[in-house]
Amino acid sequence: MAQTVAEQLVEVLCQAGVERIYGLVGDSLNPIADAIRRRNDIEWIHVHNEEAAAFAAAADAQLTGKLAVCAGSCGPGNTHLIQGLFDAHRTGAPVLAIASHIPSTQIGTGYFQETHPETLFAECSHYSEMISRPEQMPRVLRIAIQHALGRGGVSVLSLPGDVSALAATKPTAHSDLVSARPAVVPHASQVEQLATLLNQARTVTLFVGAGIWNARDEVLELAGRLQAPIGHALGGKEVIQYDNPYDVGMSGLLGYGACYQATNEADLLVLLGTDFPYDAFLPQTRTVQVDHDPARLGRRTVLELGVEGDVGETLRAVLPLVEQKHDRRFLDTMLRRHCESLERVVDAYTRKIERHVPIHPEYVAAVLDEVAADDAVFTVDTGMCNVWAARYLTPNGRRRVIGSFRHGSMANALPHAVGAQFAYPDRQVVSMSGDGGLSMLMGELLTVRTHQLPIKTVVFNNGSLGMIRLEMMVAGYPPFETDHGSVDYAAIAQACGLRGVRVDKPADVRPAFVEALREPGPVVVDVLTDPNALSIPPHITPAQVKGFALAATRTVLDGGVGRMIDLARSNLRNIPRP
Ligand SMILES: Cc1ncc(C[n+]2csc(CCOP(=O)(O)OP(=O)(O)O)c2C)c(N)n1
Repeated sequence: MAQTVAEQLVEVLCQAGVERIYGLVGDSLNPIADAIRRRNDIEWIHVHNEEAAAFAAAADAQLTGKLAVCAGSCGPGNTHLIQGLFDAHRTGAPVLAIASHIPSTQIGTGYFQETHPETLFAECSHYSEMISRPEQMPRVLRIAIQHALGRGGVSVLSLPGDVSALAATKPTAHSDLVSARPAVVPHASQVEQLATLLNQARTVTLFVGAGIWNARDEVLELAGRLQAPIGHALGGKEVIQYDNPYDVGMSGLLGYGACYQATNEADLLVLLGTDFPYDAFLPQTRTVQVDHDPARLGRRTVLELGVEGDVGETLRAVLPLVEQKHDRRFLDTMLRRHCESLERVVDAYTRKIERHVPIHPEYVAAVLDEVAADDAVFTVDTGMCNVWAARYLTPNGRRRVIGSFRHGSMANALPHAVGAQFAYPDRQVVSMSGDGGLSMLMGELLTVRTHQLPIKTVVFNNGSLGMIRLEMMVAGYPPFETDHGSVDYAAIAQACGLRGVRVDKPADVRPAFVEALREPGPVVVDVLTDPNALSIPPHITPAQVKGFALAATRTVLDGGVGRMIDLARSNLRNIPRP
């Protein structure tokens, strides 16, 4: 029997090393689903909402760097993909989405379930095309894969169900797909300019993002050469914060420590591999930026110099030209300020925390950090879980933290965990879920059950949309429609066939986590947490907030900082005595 377009598609995916497709079947997908059913080198991963399929693929691709695939049936089946595809695309995760389509002869007739996926997904993809004839295959599929892998992000193929059932006309053959991406080498003249600016500046601060993932050693070496504090955006935290004698914390609304001062008070700010979006936190002057993507240069702040280059390549080129600075006063002042600012909040955090009911969420995160494995993968819901992860998860170079840090979508943590666990079946995967986030894609507990994924879902159950509640209060609005009352997620987990544990006493947090992490199968730990964990200091009025928005927000978010204080203290001890 001749090969069908669907079979050809699956064959090419297997050639590209794809081991699974996350999705939910539907009639227009039948030829593809059936082609997968008949092979044993690729699996169909059944999820309960296509949005989760796209999030799972995003996490899988992000963690492995390999192509991940998701699929939805025609119309609503694929419109559900959009949230996770935006997340994947903005994160640069190589994801191919197969959006199956209504019968090709019905397109343009207002047919049942008709949408136009090739335009619908244009904004969240590098490449979005429709296959309307078998002759386009397998070439268009390979182009789509190449866009996702080569540019980092999403490609979408819209494929009418009737076309996928037709006989393939072109040989499948084998074509190489380039997956190893070359590093962008900066122009020599820019390297020289960078060296001149670094040498001329009296004081320098480095501010780094996820783009330094392969340049940690070089960044530390540059900081040592320049006596420069290193601050980071959330994306850079897992790479740079640990064992870093120059660490001054994080900037942004979730930030802590002396990062804001260090970035604003240096003679020269150097942005390395960061597209940190909050321009209000940047000094807007005296800035140089290094990024492999020239479109990012200068889009947050005016630049004295923008260098197009991979951070590692650029720093290796510039380091031989950078003179050793000997004046450590700026660095030491910032390290002291950093430690002081963390010390201030540690007190507030430790007081009576082990007896506080409802349980303080910071305590929950701190205990989780202590008991989780050294190579755990944490997935983090948008909302207050982002704050807890940023402050309490201690990076070490082996742990990974995945969130919807650029798209900022709720409900990402559990489906991200699904993708993470498929990518790494033997690693501990912990979903830090808000109760709002979990309830939004709660059906994915059934996905966990169906595939018996050993994910540990920790619900920060504060009975409210906590982040929004806080934002309303900061902006001077009374909380409105943010509280949804108490729900027993442990009981829901049990009804889904999972182990569910409810924790309402601080003393039970640690034993519950230790036991859940030891358990070989999935567990949901539902922890009743305090919705008022971050209380507003009474002296801040709405008028003050408007006038001093940054400072006030930072005060409000000045929670504890977990084990980071140990690093800050030890860095202070390392300051050489005169
Ligand atoms: C899909 C989506 N809807 C709405 C928002 C706006 N939003 C951001 S955080 C948040 C509240 C999250 O609540 P929950 O998951 O309970 O976490 P908490 O902040 O209480 O820890 C909302 C509504 C969003 N980011 N994404």
